[in-house]
Amino acid sequence: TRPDDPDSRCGFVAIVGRPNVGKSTLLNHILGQKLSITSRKPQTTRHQVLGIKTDGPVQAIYVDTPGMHEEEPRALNRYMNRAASSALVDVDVVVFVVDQLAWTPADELVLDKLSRVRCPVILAVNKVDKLANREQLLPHIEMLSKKREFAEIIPLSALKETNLAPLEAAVGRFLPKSVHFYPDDQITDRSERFLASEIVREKITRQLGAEVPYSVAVEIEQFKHEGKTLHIAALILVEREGQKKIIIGDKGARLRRIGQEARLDMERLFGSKVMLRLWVKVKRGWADSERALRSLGMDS
Ligand code: GDP
Ligand code: MG
Ligand code: K
Repeated sequence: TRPDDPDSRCGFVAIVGRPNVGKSTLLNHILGQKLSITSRKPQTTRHQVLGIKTDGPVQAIYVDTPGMHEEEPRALNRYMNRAASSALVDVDVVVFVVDQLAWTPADELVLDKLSRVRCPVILAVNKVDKLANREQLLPHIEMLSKKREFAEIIPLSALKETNLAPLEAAVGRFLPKSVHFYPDDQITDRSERFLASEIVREKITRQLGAEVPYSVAVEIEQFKHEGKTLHIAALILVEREGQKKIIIGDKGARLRRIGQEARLDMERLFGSKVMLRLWVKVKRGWADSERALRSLGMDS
C-alpha cells in the first residue's frame, strides 16, 4: 500500500496454544500455502516462522509458535520454550487456539502465560468439524469465556477452512494503522532452504509415527537452480544408529517414500521441477548439545 493510504494496517499476530491444537494447520490454511509443518505428534514445529498474509489494505504477520510445554530440560526443549515465550513480546494480536471440547492443564498453562499479555486475545476454538452436534459447543464456549476476557471467540475448523474469514477479519480490526512491512506478495521471512528442510522433517515425522523421537534434524547441503530444475540435497541427522536404520527402511524403501513425498511438496511450493537427494547420518547426542543447536542455526 502507499505510505499515505489511510486504511493501511499492519502488525504481528502470535498463534499460541498447547501442542496439537492445530496452530500450524491454521497458519497454513490462512496463507493457502504450506509453511509450517504439521503432524499428529506434538512439538513438530521447532522454529519460529513468519507467515505473511496481505489482503488489500491489511497485512497480518503471523508467528507460529512451538507448543509451550513442561518436560525434561533438554537443550531442545529449552530452545522451544524460549521461542514460544518470545513470540508473545511485541505482538499486536494473539490468537489462542484450543480444541473443541477438550480443556487440559496444558491449555491452562498457556492461559497463564497470556495473563501478562496486554493486546487483544482472540480465542479460536478449533476442530469443530469433529463435533457430531454443534449444540455441544455452547456450554464449552460458555466455560471458556469465563477464563479471561477475550476480544472475540470464534469456533472454526482450520482443516476444513470453516470460519477462517471471520477470524482474519477480527485480526485485521485489531491491527494498528501502519504501512506494510513486507511486499504484498511475500508470504514468509524464511529462506527457501529453510522451507525445504522443514518439508523433509515433516515427511519423516509423518512416516515414522512414534518410532523415532523428536531428535531428527535436517540440513540442506545443496540448493541450486540448474536450467528448469531445482537440485536439493538434504542431510538427515539422527542421534542413534537404530534411528538411521528405521528412516532408511527395508532396502531404502522408507527413505525413498520420504523423498518422493517431500519432492512433490517442494515442487508445489517452489513451482519448479525438483531433484531431491537425501541421506542419513548419525550425529550422537545432538539434541542434548547447545553447540550442535547453534551449528544448525537454532540458537535464537
Ligand atoms: P500444532 O501442534 O498446534 O501446530 O498442531 P498441528 O497443526 O500440527 O495439528 C495437529 C493435528 O491436528 C494434525 O493431525 C492436524 O491435521 C489436526 N488438525 C488441525 N486442525 C484441525 C481441524 O480443524 N480439524 C481436525 N479434524 N483436525 C485438525
Ligand atoms: Mg505446530
Ligand atoms: K503438532
